[in-house]
Amino acid sequence: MRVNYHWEMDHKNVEFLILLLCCVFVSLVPKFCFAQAPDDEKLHESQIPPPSDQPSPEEIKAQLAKLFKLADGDNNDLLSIEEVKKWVDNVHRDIIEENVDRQWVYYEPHVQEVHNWQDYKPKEMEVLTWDNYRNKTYPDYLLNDPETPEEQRTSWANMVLRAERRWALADSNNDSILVKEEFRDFIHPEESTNENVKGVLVQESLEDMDRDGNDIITLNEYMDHLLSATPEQERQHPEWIEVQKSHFSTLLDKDKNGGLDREELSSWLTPSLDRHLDEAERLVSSADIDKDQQLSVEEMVDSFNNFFTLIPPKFWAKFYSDNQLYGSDQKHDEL
Ligand SMILES: [Ca+2]
Ligand SMILES: [Ca+2]
Ligand SMILES: [Ca+2]
Ligand SMILES: [Ca+2]
Repeated sequence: MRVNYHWEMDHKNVEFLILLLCCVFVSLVPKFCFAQAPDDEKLHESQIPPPSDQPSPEEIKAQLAKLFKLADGDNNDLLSIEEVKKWVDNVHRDIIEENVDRQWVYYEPHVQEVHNWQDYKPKEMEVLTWDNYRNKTYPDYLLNDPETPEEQRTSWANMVLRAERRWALADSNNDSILVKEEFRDFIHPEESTNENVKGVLVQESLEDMDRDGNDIITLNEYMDHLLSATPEQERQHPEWIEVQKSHFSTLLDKDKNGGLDREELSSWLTPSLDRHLDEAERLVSSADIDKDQQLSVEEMVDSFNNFFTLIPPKFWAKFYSDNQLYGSDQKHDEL
C-alpha cells in the first residue's frame, strides 16, 4: 500500500527513507523473498538494475566471459555444474555482504569498547544501539503521523516489536548493542549459523500465516497469506494459483499430510546451501546446447539473458541511475 507523506523533509530524503523502510521491511519479513522461491532467485535478481539502466548486451557478454574464466577452476574452458555452483555461492555471499555493508553505513555506527566471550580485554569496535536503529528506521513522526491510516500504523508498530525481538536474538553477547557480525544476523537471519536466530523466521511465519494457532500451516492458510502478500502484477499470470499450490504440495509439504509443521517451515525458510546446486543445474541446462552437462563460454554468452544473476552486485552498481537502491521498485510495491 502506498501512503501519502506530509512532513517537512526535502523530497530526496523522504524518497530515501521510504526506500530504506521498504528495504528493511523486506529484510525483516524475508518470507516475501522466499515465499514463492525458496531458492535465492529473488534475492539474486534484486540487484539487477531495470532494463533502462542496464549496460549494452556487448558489455554484459564481455563481463560474463571474464567471470567465466575466473569460475573455470580446472582451466578446461568448460564450466561443470560444480564450478557454476561455486560461482553462485560467491555471488550470493557478495550480495549479502553488500547489503549488510550498505545498511551498516546508513545507520552510522559509532565506535566504543566491546566485551566478547573470547577475549578478556575489551576491543574498540563499531556498534549500533537499538535506539539508533529504531529512530532511524521507524521514526516517531512516521509511526504517529495522524495522516497515516490506523491499519498501517498498527502494522508498523508490529514490525518494531518484531525487529526488537530479532535484535535481542542477534545480540550474541547480550550487551544490547550490535557489532557488524551481529547486525548481519539481524538483517539476514536465514544466513545465520545460530539456530536460535534462524528459528525466528519460523516463528514469524507462524504468526503471519497460522490463523487458527495450531502450529500447522494448511494449504488454505498458505494461499491466503500468499494472496495478500504478493503484488497483483505477479498474481496475474493465469497459472499463478496452481503453481503456488503445487509448490506447497510437492516441495514444501515433505510428508504430504496437507500441512507444514515447524520442521517443514524451517527447511522452507532457511534452506541449506544445496539450493545453489539446484540453481547451478538449472542454469547449466538452460544453455547447454550440446547436452554435455557443462557450459562453454559460447553457450553462456549466446544465452546471456539467463545469466544476469551470476553477475556480482559491484558490476551492476555502476549502472544504477540516481543512486537507486537495488530492486527499489519491487520493494516499493511491497510497502
Ligand atoms: Ca572447468
Ligand atoms: Ca552485542
Ligand atoms: Ca493452522
Ligand atoms: Ca507436512
